[in-house]
This record gives sequence, structure tokens and C-alpha cells, in this order.
Amino acid sequence: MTESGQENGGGKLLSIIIPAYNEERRLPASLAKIDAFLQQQPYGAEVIVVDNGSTDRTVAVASEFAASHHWAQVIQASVRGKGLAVKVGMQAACGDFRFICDADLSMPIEEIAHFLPPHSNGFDVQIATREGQESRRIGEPFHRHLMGRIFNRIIQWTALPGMQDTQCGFKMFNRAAADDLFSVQQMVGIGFDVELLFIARKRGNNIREVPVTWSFDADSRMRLIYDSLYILLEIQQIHRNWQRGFYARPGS
Ligand SMILES: Nc1nc2c(ncn2[C@@H]2O[C@H](COP(=O)(O)OP(=O)(O)O)[C@@H](O)[C@H]2O)c(=O)[nH]1
Ligand SMILES: [Mg+2]
Repeated sequence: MTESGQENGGGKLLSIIIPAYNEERRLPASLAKIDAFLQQQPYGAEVIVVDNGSTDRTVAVASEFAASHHWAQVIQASVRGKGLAVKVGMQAACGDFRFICDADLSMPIEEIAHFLPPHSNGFDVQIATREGQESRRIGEPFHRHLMGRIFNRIIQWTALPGMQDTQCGFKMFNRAAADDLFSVQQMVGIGFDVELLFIARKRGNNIREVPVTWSFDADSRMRLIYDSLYILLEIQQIHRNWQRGFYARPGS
């Protein structure tokens, strides 16, 4: 990794935003993997860990890492919710490409290369997908996959037709899309992925689904049934927000 990313006009090519809630166990290993990966890359990058309300040592382990890696920082947001954490991180980021990255690295960090130039050329938003022939799901119990597919059908019917996997926690936004979408994002919780993709489609953004290898991790902050049902309520809210003009470009 270059210190300043001079080949990139002094800016950074990549920002990795990691929402983290009670991740003291998973975060150190993931940060070490990201560090090792970035050291091998020719471009400048930054890592932003965003906590909100963790009750364990998440902030301490992330701060320890940031203290010894000047391109890493920790942000503490006040209100809970992955959506808010991602929004805060994206708005603090400075990279040309900004990547949401779950703390568990259930997608190996090396796959991020598929979201960067030249693969990213012409795309505003790129989302990791665990569906399709080129994707690989490792270790996922059958009933979890089935629930996920049913849930995806419901999301397709109600908000995002044709989109095979909206919920994978790895998504890339180019600078323009990030500046635009996160400035109008309203959902602070679980519904934020659907909301961002919904707005991106309405904007006519070019969205690409990127097949990835993904490993199931039973350790989850999500409450499977409750959160799935809650997203449906949030989808109703997204449609209401759209009708009320909440997603209009600021100043338009
Ligand atoms: N900052 C923050 N991160 C969260 C919150 N809820 C979930 N996350 C993070 O979101 C990511 C996905 O969570 P995970 O438990 O792996 O969910 P799953 O993969 O969907 O089962 C992880 O990095 C979590 O730490 C939250 O309220 N605040
Ligand atoms: Mg996970």
C-alpha cells in the first residue's frame, strides 16, 4: 500500500467501512487479515471501524489497531443500528471507492479486487451476491439458505425485482454514488441495504451483482425471524419516504 496514494492524486483509492457491534472476538483477526492484504496492494487505502453501543471491548481492540496503523480510524456513533454505522462511516470516508465490510469477513478480503478497477468501470454500485453459478456458499445449513431465498423473494416482490441477494454484507460504492445515496439514507437499522439499492435504482445508477465466495458464520448479531419481519415494515417505510420526496437529491 502506498502511504499517500500519490499515483491517485494524493487521495486514497479505497475506503473499507466496518460496522462493528460487540465484535471484540472477530475484529482482531479480521483487521489483521485486512492489514496483510492492504500491505500487498499498490494503492492507498483507509479502514474505518464504526461502533455504536457495543458493550464489550470492540472500541478498545479497534482503537489499539488504529493506534499502530495511521490509515485506520475508529468512530463511535451514538444510536444503535448497522444502517447508521454504515452511513456515518461512509460520510467520513475519503476513498474513490467505498466498501461496506462485515466484521466477520465472511467474504475473504482478497475478493475486493473484483470490485475495483478495471472490474468496476462503468458501475456506481456493486453488491456481493451469494447466488448464481459463479458464487460459492460454504457451510450454510440448508434451512438457513431456504429462509434466505424465501426472504429474497419477498424483497424482490416488494422493492427490488430481479435482485438476487440484497443482504450480503459486502457492497462497493463509487465516490459519486456514496456521496449521493448516503446523504439521503433514512434507515438506521436492518433495512438500509434495501433502501440504498432502492434509491440507487430510482436514480438510474448502474448496479452490478458480483459473485463471491462466502462462508456461513453462526455467530450473528441478527435476529433471524424478528429482523426479517422488521425489514418488511421498513420496506413500507421506504415506499412512503419515496412518495414524500425524502430521497430527492439535496438542493433539487
Ligand atoms: N456498528 C454496528 N454494527 C452492527 C450493528 N448490528 C450489526 N452490526 C455489524 O454488522 C455486521 C453483520 O453482522 P453479523 O452478525 O455478521 O450478521 P449476519 O452476517 O447477517 O448474520 C457485523 O460487522 C456486525 O458487527 C449495530 O447495531 N451497530
Ligand atoms: Mg456475518
